[in-house]
Formats: sequence, C-alpha cells, structure tokens
Amino acid sequence: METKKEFFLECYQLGIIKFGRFTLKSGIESPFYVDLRPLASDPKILKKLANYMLDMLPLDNFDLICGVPYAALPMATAMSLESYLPLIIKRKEAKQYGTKKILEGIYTSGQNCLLVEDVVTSGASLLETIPEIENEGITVSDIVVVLDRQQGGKEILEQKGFRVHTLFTISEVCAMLKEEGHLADDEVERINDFLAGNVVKFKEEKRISYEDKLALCEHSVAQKLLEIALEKRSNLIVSADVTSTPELLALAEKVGPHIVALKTHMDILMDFDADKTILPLKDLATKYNFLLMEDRKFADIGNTQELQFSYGIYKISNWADFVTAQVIAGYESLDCFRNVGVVAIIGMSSKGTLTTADYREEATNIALSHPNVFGGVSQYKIPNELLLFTPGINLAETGDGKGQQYNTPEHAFSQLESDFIIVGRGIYKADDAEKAALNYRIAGWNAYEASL
Ligand code: BMP
Repeated sequence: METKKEFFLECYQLGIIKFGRFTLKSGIESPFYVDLRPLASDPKILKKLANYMLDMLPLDNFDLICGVPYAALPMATAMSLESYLPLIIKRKEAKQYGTKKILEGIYTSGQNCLLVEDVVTSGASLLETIPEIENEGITVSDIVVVLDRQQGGKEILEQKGFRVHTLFTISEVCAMLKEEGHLADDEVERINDFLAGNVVKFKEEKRISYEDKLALCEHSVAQKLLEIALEKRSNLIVSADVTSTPELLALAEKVGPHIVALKTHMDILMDFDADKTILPLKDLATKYNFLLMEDRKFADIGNTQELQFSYGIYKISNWADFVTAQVIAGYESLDCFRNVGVVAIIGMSSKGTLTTADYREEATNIALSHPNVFGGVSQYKIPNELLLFTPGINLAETGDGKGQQYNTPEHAFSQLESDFIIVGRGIYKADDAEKAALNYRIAGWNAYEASL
C-alpha cells in the first residue's frame, strides 16, 4: 500500500511546489510557490488524489460536489466520478446573456454541496464563492482542500462554521521534503519564519572577492590559488582527462598560461612514469605558475587512504599540491593528507547523485572543521571560509549522455558564488585547446567580476 508520503512525493515530481523567492499577488515575498494545476495532467495521480480526498469525508452528508474555479474543477470532477456525487459547476462570472446563471448543472434548493479547493491561503476566494452558491438556495457545510498554506484561511473558515478538511499542510510537506533531502535547513527555517508571519530575510549580499577570501582562508594552498587567480586574472582549472603522457604534457603546455591549476586523474594514463610524466609536468607548472590538483576522490578509511596517497605507482604525496577526497569515511579519514590541501567532495554534478541536502550539510561541517580541507566541490553554495570548485562547466553542451550535467560560468559565479570553474572536455576536446582555454578564462573572469 502506498503511503500518503509516497503519494505526495509522486505529486511533487510534477513540479507543484517551488522553493526560492516569489512575489505573491499581495506583493508579499514568499519562500515557496504552490501551483497544483499540473496534477490534473496526470490521470493516475488525479484519480488517486480524488480518492485520498474522498476518504477523509463523511460522504453521506452531501448531495452535490463543486470545485472552486479553475484549479479545483478537474479535482471535483474526478471526485464526482469516483464517488457518484453529482457535480455542479460554478462560473467565475455570471453569464452575460441568456439565463445569467452562476451555477450550471442539476440541483435543487435545500441540497448540501461539498466544496473543493486546491489551495487555501487567506480563505478569501472561498469566502467569495460560498455566498454565490448559497444564493441559489444550496447549503455549504464542508470544504475539502488539497493543501493548506497555513496562513490563517482554514481558521477563518472554521470560525464561520465551515468544516475544513485538508489533505496536506505546508509544514507537513516541508518535513517530508526535508527528510528526502530536497530542502536544506536554511530553507525550512525561512519557510517557518514566513508561516509565523515574520518578514522573510532573503540573502542580498553579493559574493566576496578573491582579495577578501585571501584574508579569510588560512590554508597555504588556498592562499596560493587565490594569489595566482589575482595575478593571472583567471579562475580556470582545466581537467586534463587524457590517457597518455604526451597528450597530458602537450595540453599543459597549451593551457598553462591561462589556468590556476591543472586537474589530473593520473590513474587514467596508459604510460604513467614518475620521471617521464611528473618531472616535466612539474616543470610546466613552475614555468606557467599553476598548481597540480589530483582528482583522486579518496573514499576509504584513513589507513588505506594513507597508503593510496603515498604508495603504489603514483605516489601522489610526492607531487600533488592538492587532492580531492570524499568525506564519506568521516573526519579522521582526512588526517592523512597532512602535507597537501584537500578539496572535499560535497556535492556531485551527475544526474541522480546521492549527495542530498542532508549529506551536503554533514560534508560541509567536516570540510569546515578539518584543518587539511580548504575547499569543496559542489553544485551548491558553500560557506565563504571554503573555496568552491565547480565542475560540470561547458559553454556549448548541457550534458554528455552519461549523466554529466553542465552549467555555464555565469551560473557558477552568480548563482553558486563559485571560486573556480573546472572544465574538461570543453577544452581538451576542442580543435584548438589553447584558444578554448583562453575563452573559458575570459568567460570565467568576466562572470566573476559581474558577480561582485
Ligand atoms: P568534463 O568537463 O569533461 O565533463 O569533466 C569534468 C571533470 O570534473 C571530470 O574530470 C570529472 O571527474 C570531474 N568532476 C565532475 O565532473 N563532477 C563532480 O561532481 C566532481 C568532479 O570531480
């Protein structure tokens, strides 16, 4: 049997609630926006919705059913079909000609009509509709609502003597969405603030500059990266996902002047050799002033990571300036990266990633508190004390058909307040990698400046 929560999550998939910053008809700013009309476009969901609503009601009390136009019309129709309660239709405005009727359908005076509404906010539209129905000699005792926005409407209607049955309340819905990782703590807080009648504070402040970050970030690698960024007027990291040393070195030579760091996956090289790969790469890093970021994404217990970091054929600790690591194994697993900086994987760019809001929150707490960590990889904002690295950047594509999801540099800097963009295929697959690196460098720097 499907639970009410499972049913709600199915409805949520249709985009019926959005979170962010919305100006309501009244001019008030709301942290969420509800529109239940999409429910009518999914017949299975509409039918289930009708039954969930009917299950809450003393059906013997009613002779008729009527939806408040327009959003509740399909809901009332579906409920009528499921319960055999006869439907009447209320016009939004009385007909200008002919009968000038406000109610359409078959009814007689003295009958009791169940009213259906999609969302109740202040109750104003119901209070307008009810007298129009009662003027026709029909009584209204019960109102059934899909979602109560909890802004006083239900209480006002109840004070006037109506029984109000609600399937979901906004707080219940937020709790379910939080549990499922769709809502972060600060969003829930903002919603609670709004429901408590307070003026909601939306963050207005602009992102902070690299100069200010330099004062804030204590880790030596973070400072070095920020210094290079300011010197080269670049926030570009190229992801060198090539599979041979000649390709790697050729790419580093081309993009070197434009980047703050070269990101490697050393384990994809077919011909890795410490002398032939690392020594010339280090020379290029010195020549063009960029750092080496090994995207190893360590994800094991501390002891194993320590071995993976310093032993085997790659001996990452000998040459990488900083590495990426998952925080899945907990705080202490990061202790082994003593002589380098760590960028923690907080959220991933791929479709269906398990890095939910709750996970990201916990991962951020570890990243903030661990002295080896100076940054995070994420597709969401992270605290200013950490540098944000954003992969999944491409000026031409929106995805790669393998789960990768791309955004633009503008999105990274203005929406996420990112510090560094990471570009792979957008550059190394380009016909002219140097020109592509220059384009991304300019796009990244312009987007950064525009976001200040
Ligand atoms: P591309 O721009 O070609 O999609 O490459 C992105 C690079 O960033 C890859 O090396 C990938 O491993 C890495 N990356 C990512 O795409 N998303 C993440 O969430 C984390 C990553 O490190």
